[in-house]
Amino acid sequence: MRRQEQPRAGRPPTQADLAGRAAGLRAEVQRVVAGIPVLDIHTHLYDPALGALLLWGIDELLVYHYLVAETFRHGCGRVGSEFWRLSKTAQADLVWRTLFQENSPLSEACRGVLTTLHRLGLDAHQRDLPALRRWFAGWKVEAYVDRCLELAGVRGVVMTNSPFDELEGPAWLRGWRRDSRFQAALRIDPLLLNWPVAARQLAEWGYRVRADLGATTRGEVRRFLADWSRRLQARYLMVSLPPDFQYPARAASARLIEQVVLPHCQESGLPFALMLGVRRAVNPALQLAGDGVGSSDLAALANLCAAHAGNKFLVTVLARENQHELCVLARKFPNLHIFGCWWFTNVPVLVEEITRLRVELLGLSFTAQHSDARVLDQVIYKWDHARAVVAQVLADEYVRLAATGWTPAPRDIERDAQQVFGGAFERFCRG
Ligand code: RAT
Ligand code: ZN
Repeated sequence: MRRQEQPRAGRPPTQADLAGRAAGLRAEVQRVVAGIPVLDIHTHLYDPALGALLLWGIDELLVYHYLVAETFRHGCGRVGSEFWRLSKTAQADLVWRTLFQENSPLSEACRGVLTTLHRLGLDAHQRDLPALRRWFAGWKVEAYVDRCLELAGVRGVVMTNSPFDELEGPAWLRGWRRDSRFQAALRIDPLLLNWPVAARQLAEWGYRVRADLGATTRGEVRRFLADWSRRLQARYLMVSLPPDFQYPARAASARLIEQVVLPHCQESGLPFALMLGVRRAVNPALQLAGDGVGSSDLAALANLCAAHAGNKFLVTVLARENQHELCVLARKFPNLHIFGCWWFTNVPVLVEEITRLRVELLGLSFTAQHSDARVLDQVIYKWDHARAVVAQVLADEYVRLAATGWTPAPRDIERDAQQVFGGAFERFCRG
């Protein structure tokens, strides 16, 4: 019998061929990634119709809690609790002086401010904070939203929306004409992490709940979730959990997730997003800047994914130590979609490591980054910096592929980049 014909390899490429191909590929990946419109799947931004809730401008950029934490490192006595008594302008002055004038602004959060100003066409090197303030004062918010999203190449952002928030909750009840670029996510930390207080709140709002989590209460909490998912047109429900979260467990959080949240999510087809590993208020004096990190027991996540195959889980973990195990879990559970390099992992050295790990273990079935922006202008730097690192990782991986003779076409690169910048998330939500 004749041996079957094999596709023939051509002349083996020379070193010069490979180097030329690699340079071409790298340039192509840079070009494609720079132009991909991003869906930013987790932010703390708000629809501009929500007025003062949407933060923007130089002072907000400077008092970002990532920078406040860094400022507190310089002379506790001088900063300390006095900081919180200062006006926002005075806080911004102090951050500017401490981190940008008295020290070189090398941290990721500091560089972020400078990238943002630079991309806006401003010369921060003049160190003229009053002039920067005057420039920002000249903008109307609507036009500025357009400008920031355009510069960042962001086609849509997902907000973090809490019915429990004193300002936001009533606004949703009143309603407004939505800006379709600002999609909603129903955030339920108060419900899951402080059930006794949440129960009183729900009762005040007319839901027939009692602290005991009996059948009527469970039904009523589910009604609450259904009401708010509908009102918000939520893309998903979300919670951030501490490192010691366990599932299954007798704790109210685990029972509510199992008996209320997941049945609601399954019925409505919405994913449940878990952000794992935050230790709240490690240093309460720092307020929002005082949270820390701990390694999570991801057996809890494995148990959730295994016991609720009909549910979809969107997950990011805060601890570097958890990143590898999370990727391995995603290989086991198709109902698990991993996303983003969150908070303390959103530094180039870790974004590179984590993205490489994900590509090498999962291919492209994940979402590379979310901005977590709290201030509108931050989307500019968060995406600028993320694109640079993701492009570098993709380019390296394609170059290695090309050495086997498998050279991706520009449309392959485009399809791949779309996936990790929002496409894979959308497919996961639809699926
Ligand atoms: O990254 C942050 O800004 C944190 O303060 C948290 O908001 C975190 O992203 C969260 O959503 O819990
Ligand atoms: Zn967040």
